[in-house]
Amino acid sequence: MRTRAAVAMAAGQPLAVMEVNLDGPKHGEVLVEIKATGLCHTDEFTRSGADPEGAFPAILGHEGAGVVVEVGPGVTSLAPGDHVIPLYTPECRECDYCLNPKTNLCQKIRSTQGAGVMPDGTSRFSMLDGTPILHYMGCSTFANHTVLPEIALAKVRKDAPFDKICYIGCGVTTGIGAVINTAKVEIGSRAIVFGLGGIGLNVIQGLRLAGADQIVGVDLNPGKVDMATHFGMTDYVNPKDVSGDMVAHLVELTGGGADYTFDATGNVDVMRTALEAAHKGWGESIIIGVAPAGAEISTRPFQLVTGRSWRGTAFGGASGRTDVPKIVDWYMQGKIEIDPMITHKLSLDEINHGFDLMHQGKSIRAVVEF
Ligand code: NAD
Ligand code: AHE
Ligand code: ZN
Ligand code: ZN
Repeated sequence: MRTRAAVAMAAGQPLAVMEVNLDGPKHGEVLVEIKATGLCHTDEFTRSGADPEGAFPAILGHEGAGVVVEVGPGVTSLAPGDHVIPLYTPECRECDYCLNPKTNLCQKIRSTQGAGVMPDGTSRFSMLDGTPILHYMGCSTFANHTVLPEIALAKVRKDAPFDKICYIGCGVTTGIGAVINTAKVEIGSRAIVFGLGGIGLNVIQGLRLAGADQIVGVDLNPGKVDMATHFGMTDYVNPKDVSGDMVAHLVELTGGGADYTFDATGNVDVMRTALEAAHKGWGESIIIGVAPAGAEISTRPFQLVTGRSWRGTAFGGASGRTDVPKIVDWYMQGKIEIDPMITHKLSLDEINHGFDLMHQGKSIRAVVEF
């Protein structure tokens, strides 16, 4: 079939919206009509050329929601008409990782996914001249139709709006999951969240859900303050306004350091500040942000010797086929909020404007509706 997609032709170039060929689903695969997709900073990270795994041409996008159109041979858990959210972290329920409750990092298809192809080593997408186009994070939601492995789709209720629940495909689950699944934040905790964007705001929402007493937000852009306050931020720090040592300032503000700190910026210097602002003896710092190729974190080992822990999380530690339908329920029950964070709605033709808004710090989530 033919479908419309925004194609990343080369690193650093705007996406090119065009008709592409899409082959039907093979064994264990599913054809999905994407109804809506969010623009996450990770898409921009890859588009820009900062991703060491980035390969082109590719159809980016990993924060989508849609409807099953056709299932390939061997697919048993999904049928045409089902509503689904693509999962860049799949859940096969049989690999060593899926069988270990300590991780959500299913490895069943990680190597082919990272290479931009389906599990059989080939791509379903091509240009109209036949040139193959790579998949991205196993999802490629910047296309009106896409093909995914069955294990990379969460089946969700049919009454949930696509233009909101697409965000559960990454930002919402990553932020809330980092608090609940990864950090396992206790009631009464003090926390610091670095970066008040599409991920950081969901960390804040997760912290409120977990019953944190103090939720400090740190961001260079004061335009994020109102939204962060709405979601539960109790204190705001703009690093530009701190004249002395940032770590000392945060340690004082949190009465000795935070129980939990979260990096949602992807900046390795911020990651160091986050680690060092965690409380001596027990503070845990969780890295969510994705850093550019070649970037490395550093600190004095003494910071760890004296009881701080440095950890990381992907997709908020969530096992997608199990957890994502529950998070959709939470949204539908009003337990969590999504609507105010969808600040912009765009057509596919306007997708590059969505990345401009991200750079200008004007959007939380821009969502493309098909
Ligand atoms: P975003 O652009 O919406 O938000 C980033 C925020 O960080 C912005 O508000 C920006 O002003 C702020 N910021 C940037 N540099 C800063 C600095 N030096 N100090 C303080 N604040 C600073 O991006 P997002 O979609 O929220 O993504 C955030 C990060 O999380 C990205 O690196 C993204 O790739 C990563 N991410 C990781 C996962 C995961 O599973 N680990 C999932 C989704 C996104
Ligand atoms: N390709 C990058 C790493 C990118 C990365 O860490 N991705 C996160 C999800 S970000 C979603 O917005 C992730 O899931 N990581 C686990 C994994 O297996 O990729 C690089 O540095 O090579
Ligand atoms: Zn993402
Ligand atoms: Zn698995």
